[in-house]
Amino acid sequence: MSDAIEYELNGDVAILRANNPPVNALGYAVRAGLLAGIERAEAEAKAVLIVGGGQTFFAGADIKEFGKPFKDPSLPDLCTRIEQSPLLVVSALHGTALGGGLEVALSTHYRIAVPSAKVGLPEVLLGLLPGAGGTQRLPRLIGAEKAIEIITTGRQVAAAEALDLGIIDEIEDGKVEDIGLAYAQRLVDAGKSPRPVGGLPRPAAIDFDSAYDSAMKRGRGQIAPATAIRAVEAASNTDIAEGLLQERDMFMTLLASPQSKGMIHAFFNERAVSKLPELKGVEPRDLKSLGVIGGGTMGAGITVAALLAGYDVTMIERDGDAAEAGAGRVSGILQGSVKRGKLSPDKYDAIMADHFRALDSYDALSDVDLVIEAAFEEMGVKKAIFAELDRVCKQGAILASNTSYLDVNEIAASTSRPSDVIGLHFFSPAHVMKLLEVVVADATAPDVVASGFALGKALRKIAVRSGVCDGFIGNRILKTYRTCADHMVMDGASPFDLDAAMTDFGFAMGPYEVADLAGLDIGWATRKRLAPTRDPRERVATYADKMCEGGNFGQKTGKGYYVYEKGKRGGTPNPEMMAFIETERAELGITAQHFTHADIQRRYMCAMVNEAAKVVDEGIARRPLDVDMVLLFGYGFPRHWGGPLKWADMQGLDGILADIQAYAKEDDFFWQPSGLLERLVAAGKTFDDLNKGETV
Ligand code: T1G
Repeated sequence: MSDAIEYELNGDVAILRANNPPVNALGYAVRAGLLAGIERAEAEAKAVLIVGGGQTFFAGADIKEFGKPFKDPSLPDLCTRIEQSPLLVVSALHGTALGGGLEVALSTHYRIAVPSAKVGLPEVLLGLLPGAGGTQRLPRLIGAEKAIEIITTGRQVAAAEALDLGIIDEIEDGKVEDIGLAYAQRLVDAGKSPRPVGGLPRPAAIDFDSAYDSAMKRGRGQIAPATAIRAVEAASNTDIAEGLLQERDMFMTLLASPQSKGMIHAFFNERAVSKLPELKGVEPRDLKSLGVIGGGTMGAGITVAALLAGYDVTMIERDGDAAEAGAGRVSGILQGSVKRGKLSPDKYDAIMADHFRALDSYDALSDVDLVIEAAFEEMGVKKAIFAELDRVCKQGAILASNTSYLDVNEIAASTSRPSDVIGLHFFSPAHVMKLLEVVVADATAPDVVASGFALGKALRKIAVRSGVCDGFIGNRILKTYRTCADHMVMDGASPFDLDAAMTDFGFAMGPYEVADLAGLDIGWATRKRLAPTRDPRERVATYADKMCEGGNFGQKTGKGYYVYEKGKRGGTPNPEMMAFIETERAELGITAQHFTHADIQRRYMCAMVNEAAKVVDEGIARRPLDVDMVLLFGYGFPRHWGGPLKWADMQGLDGILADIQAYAKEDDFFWQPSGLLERLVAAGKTFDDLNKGETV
């Protein structure tokens, strides 16, 4: 018996207890241990109880084993072996019985759970489908429609709902092993016999084709959810043995797909990105009370995120009216959570009464542990605020700026305590967006950096370390691929082609829909800010300036690249913008050329990858995975590609470099190949090699 599965005979029942922390992943040792346990039990017990030791039942197959040679027993075979055991096999669930974990439970004959348990088949979130019988056994238990809903969303189902659906048989409070053992003994005493789910009738057929089509539409290019529907269809059309074979084929096809590699890359790196080797053993400062400067959209969002995470927050505005308005925004957002049932009215009252205040005097910040400045994006304003914070805040307080672009070193140098200054760049809406760029200035102390990451974790953010440069990681790369889009528009593509091509690629919105949503005035202000220092060789599109000069800033004014009608979702292409574009082409003597969707996607992605490689090469981002997580969680990059640098690896870096070198023949100012990309290609290495610590 392997240590991964502990064996204990208790009366008539053989207990197989998983011991593979932290989540009892079904790696080889666990699978082998279960098989050996079943065989041993069949020689000496009347029933088997499968239960998880530690915090959870099996949370799925061991994802770390994917891509490595499979070792028998395979999970599908093990599940079939458990199901066909002559003994009564019971599973007792706690924590999260997910993926292969639920599939093991479905292969047992009876299932009991503690009230807090959750079950699910989240394989589609890894670009896969349940590959150990989940698509065959779950629909036999709960019907094809409900099974498809659970499998294609990958959502976790609470025990109560699982009982209602018939996924589990009983819920009982108590220690999971105790309730499991009692339940198994009760079934033995009642003379119950094995009850294989696989032996249940096939699920009734549904309209699988339209379910498939709408899954493809919803997937925006993701193939796993739709493929899973074909697997459930097999459960309806064939017997269990054939269904399991078809499921396996589809699983292996998805496992070999780039999408699955992209989503598994995202799974592990959204967890790894906030773990910095240099912060090992560095204790963060104690953070209980926060200050937020500014009650606008960003200030209010940051305040709400902090309040919901249990911090006390003091918001400071320039005067009483502005403070009241800021408080109104905070209350409005929280009331929205109450309406959606995400926050209880009592909790709302407690937060507003005991944990939040909005004032107009900096002196109120004399005792807070950390202040986040979220005021107007202008250096003079920032420096004035930090001078005030330097005057009133206690020694040891952390002074943070939510600036999106400005030089955090310059802000820090304007105080007497630059080592306590850091950038904490949130994304709008700050109480929703997962990304937090932790911008480390030259003088920032290690425990201040550690505190930034601790705050990120407490706010349930994906915190990514960034060095200081114009736009940090995300906005710097955004500026480049947005400029590339503008160049394609100047050369013949329409903004609407760009949006269509990039939504085909998997983005929820194209670059011009995003520009209209964010407000065209932001880009306009940036172009004006950079104009005095701009290199004359840089091609800059001015058609959007003309739209802005007319007071049209996108959605918020009803017109931008698109025209927006009140009460209608989305906009229709704005012919005025096309007129500005054609005028500009004529003025520049440009003959419009045709761009296919593939051309657009390739150039756009090459621009993104090239700038991202420079960001890594300069050490602004420590690892390529940092860039991938920034684009995934802050810029809507399609998760099924894993991020731009994972995508690049899967495309082949030599081809990307060759394309960039070809584009440079048209514009060698914009297309300057990254030195890192050239070195990786020369060494035959990938960005993933750099993630693993290799260098070039
Ligand atoms: N395999 C390997 N490692 C895993 C793992 C897994 N299935 N699940 C978690 N870990 C690691 C994780 O990387 C982290 O490591 C640590 O455990 C704690 O995780 C045939 C093929 C269970 C809800 O998709 O959703 O079964 O960072 O930080 O917040 O059909 O982990 O410490 O080094 O996330 O408490 C299907 C994936 C697999 C579930 C716990 N199962 N896991 O959340 O902790 S595919 C899943 C989760 C499959 C079969 C198919 C969550 C969690 P490290 P954590 P948590």
